[in-house]
Amino acid sequence: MITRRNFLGTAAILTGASIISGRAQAARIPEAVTMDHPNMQPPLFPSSGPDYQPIVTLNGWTLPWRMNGDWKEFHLVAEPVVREIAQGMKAHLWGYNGQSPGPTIEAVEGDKVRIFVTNRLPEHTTIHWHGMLLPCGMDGVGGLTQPHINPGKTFVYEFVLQKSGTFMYHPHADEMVQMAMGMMGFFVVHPRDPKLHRVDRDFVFLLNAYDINPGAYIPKVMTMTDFNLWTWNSRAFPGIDPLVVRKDDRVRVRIGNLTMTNHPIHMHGYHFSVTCTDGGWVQESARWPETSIDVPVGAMRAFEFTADVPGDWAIHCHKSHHTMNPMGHDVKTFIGVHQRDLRKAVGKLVPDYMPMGSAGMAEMGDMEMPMPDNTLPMMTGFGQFGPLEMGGMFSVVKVREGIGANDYKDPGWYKHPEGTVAYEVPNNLAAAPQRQDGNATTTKKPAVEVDVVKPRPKNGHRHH
Ligand SMILES: [Cu+2]
Repeated sequence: MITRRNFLGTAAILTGASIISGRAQAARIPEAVTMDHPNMQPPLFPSSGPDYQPIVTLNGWTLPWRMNGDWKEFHLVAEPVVREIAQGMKAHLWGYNGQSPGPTIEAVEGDKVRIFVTNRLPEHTTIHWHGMLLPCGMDGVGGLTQPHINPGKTFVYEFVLQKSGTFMYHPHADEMVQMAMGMMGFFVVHPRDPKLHRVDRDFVFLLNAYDINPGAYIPKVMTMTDFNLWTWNSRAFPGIDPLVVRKDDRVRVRIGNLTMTNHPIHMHGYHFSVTCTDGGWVQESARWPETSIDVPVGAMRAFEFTADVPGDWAIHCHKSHHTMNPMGHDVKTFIGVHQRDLRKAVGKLVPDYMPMGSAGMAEMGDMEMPMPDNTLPMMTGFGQFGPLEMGGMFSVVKVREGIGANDYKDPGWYKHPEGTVAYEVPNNLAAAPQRQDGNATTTKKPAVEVDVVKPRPKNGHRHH
């Protein structure tokens, strides 16, 4: 639900008649619209100006605006927020207008935009409009192009949208802290010609990452590499919305990366083409086919495909640690380790020690383990055939026949046509190779070595 609150008591709905220019006009601050939950909001269709297919922000929303003369006016409020990362875990972040990431700003090429930014944080901030072509003094670099916005103050940014494309916004003030706390959002500029780059569905999400100790609520802002929550729009699987698509729709997915590492985003079932970066549209002749698109740090990539094959198609970061939730880093690899010996040894030190994952870690996806409050399981989520053993940066593109245009409701699991699902046949094979009890060297070695190979000296010599 969008909730409206009067901001500083100055909310005013202007009628088109009151056209004053410049600073006098900007003195009337629009109301600040805020969002109080992380559900995907329906797209916001344009009520005036050129037509466009509005953006759908996964687990997010688009910021309403008002027209004031020929200026499109928005109001962002930088403030502490509570964001549900997935069911069972909330984080205390900083964001905009009630959520992290902030609302998506949508406008049209050629628009004059006036963006009010009010600071309700305990420290100063600014907003930088990443990728946007604008006058230098509107670029939002605290100290360099403007004074900082102190707590309790409101600044105004005014510029003309010179190019259509996909941009981002984030602070350029105490950046490490403020971005680690979740301050970021999308800024999408639609082409003035409604036929240009037209798609039927247009999804956006930001890649972000947090380091929050199990049981804690506040991200550790000094972390540089060892994040434990890999999120899309500050949500982790299974809390990430599916990308619901009607069969044969033309689909665009826009992805921005404001983490500190690259993310190869892989989509199953299709060959897509890369059509846009934060530097603009890729010419038709220069587009190339992909199944994974690496999104570099501080960059945006958009790809498009025609959704002609129904199904539940996985979409995820291909770094396997990024489809995991917390606990991942402290878990040792136990594949092939003989659990009884291990349990005996460790049990002397830790009486309730529970060994896990001797055949891999899949069994953990199925397991209900006691965990601290406000902590997500490392791998979780269920599909129609069992546990998915995923977390973090994972979702599903659900392509279906017979859903309405602009219907984004989760259609449930795909009903596979008969005879199209991988299936089991009886076999005469023995069970998977296992170690023998006792001294393994006295028994016949299995044909396949099941130990995980780790670097270690062999026969007293180190091989290089
Ligand atoms: Cu990743």
